[in-house]
Amino acid sequence: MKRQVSIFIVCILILILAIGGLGNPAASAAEAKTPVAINGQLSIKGTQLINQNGKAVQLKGISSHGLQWYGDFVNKDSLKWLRDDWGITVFRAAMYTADGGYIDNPSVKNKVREAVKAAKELGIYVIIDWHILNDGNPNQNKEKAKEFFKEMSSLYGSTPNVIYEIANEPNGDVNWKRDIKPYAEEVISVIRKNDPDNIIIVGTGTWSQDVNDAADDQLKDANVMYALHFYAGTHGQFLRDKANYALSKGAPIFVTEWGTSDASGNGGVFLDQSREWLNFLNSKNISWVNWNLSDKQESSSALKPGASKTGGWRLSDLSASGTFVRENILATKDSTKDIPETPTQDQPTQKNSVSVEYRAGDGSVNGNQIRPQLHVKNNGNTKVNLKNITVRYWYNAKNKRQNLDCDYAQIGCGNVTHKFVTLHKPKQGADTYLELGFKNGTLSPGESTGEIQLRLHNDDWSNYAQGGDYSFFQSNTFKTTKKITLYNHGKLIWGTEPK
Ligand code: IDC
Repeated sequence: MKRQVSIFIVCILILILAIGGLGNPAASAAEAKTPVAINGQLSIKGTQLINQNGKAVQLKGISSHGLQWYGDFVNKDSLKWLRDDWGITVFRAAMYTADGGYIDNPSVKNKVREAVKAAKELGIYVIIDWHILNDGNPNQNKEKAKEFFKEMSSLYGSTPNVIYEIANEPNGDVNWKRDIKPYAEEVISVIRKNDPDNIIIVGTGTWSQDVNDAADDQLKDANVMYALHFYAGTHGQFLRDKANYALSKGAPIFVTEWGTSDASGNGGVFLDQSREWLNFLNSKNISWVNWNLSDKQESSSALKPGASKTGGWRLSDLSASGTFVRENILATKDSTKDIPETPTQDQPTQKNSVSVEYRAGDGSVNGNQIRPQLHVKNNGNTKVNLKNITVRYWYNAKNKRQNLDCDYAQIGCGNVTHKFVTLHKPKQGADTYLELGFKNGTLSPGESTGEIQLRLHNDDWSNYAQGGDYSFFQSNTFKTTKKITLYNHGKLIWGTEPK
């Protein structure tokens, strides 16, 4: 009997330990890294898409081809691969209405539901695209659209992953004021009954190029954005000018579709022109989605004919377009930034006008603490507002929960804020960065913060291996370094981020 009791007690103890293990902070920190875990509920501030913490966010990803034709490429495995190997944060499910799509075959919406389910499980955003095209006037199937979005919003009204795109590309004899805006008002009011806050994207005239018309006569809803579409071989500066005009009028833009090809979906690819476009979009923090994920023999397709439908693609399975798009999504993976403020509020801080000096607080490379000591210095000729400046120290935390102590700061440890950011895809010498910010204070020309002495340690006090860390080097005197990076309003102004 005694023996049975003690076995019972041992079992209970094992159970308690196992449950404790599930709640282990390091484990949950490792899981909490999906794009949606980081950004949560999206909304609009000014023209900028922002995340749950008020930071500007630029989503990047790829669109399906027509789900009625290439729906097989849309499944949890392919989306997981796109998230992990391409770094996508958003996927678009393009549900054609005409051409054998939803109007003829409503069951195609099951693919949309599969895509949303997968996106929820994977923690990425998903755009539900009512893909009008040959049916150029959205009013043609307005009642069907209302019925469809009523159902979608009742299913996903409290799912932050979901974005609704209610009319892919109005075209032909349609006009914003007369046709598109009234359609949008009706569909938005249907969605808002079930879903008060997810982003709704509205297509614009001339295959979603007339963002200027929408900007002149905007919808009232606070979380609406306007679709801008371009094909690099066909559309150039004139369309970027329209985008600039719309932004200047306060209209938020989302590029829910663009191609490296010409407007037919074929021809090219036009990579120089694509680069020019992406530079523009990145400079404005505009989210984008590339056309398209399929293996169709067509230059805008990301995959070569015959590629697997469930991810696992080698680089040799990608088309020229797919290769380019993947690289450009990966290149700017860490897409959360401090929101740019209106330019009149602050003096711009020029590149290289603020720099950082560093020394290692002790000589040990494999100890249980990292001890960066910093000076941030204004080398420019205008005053710098410290609250706009952030500092990133790049290193390897190996998925362990991190702690920071500020030992001393001439400007006051209480004035120094911090957070740890785990990179979704590790860079060379860094899977994490420590970001410092400042609550207030200014630096006059020539002035420095003075010393900021920091100590980092793992939650379990295990040792680091600093030798491989991007920002670390041994020095007991202060030296200028470009491997600790500085930002003004989230924009890089000093140093080089790891690759
Ligand atoms: C194209 C596809 C092509 C398909 C055609 C059907 O690439 O394989 O035969 O649709 O009409 C758009 C549309 C998008 C088009 C794409 C390229 O939103 O559906 O896909 N495009 O023509 N707008 C501008 C270009």
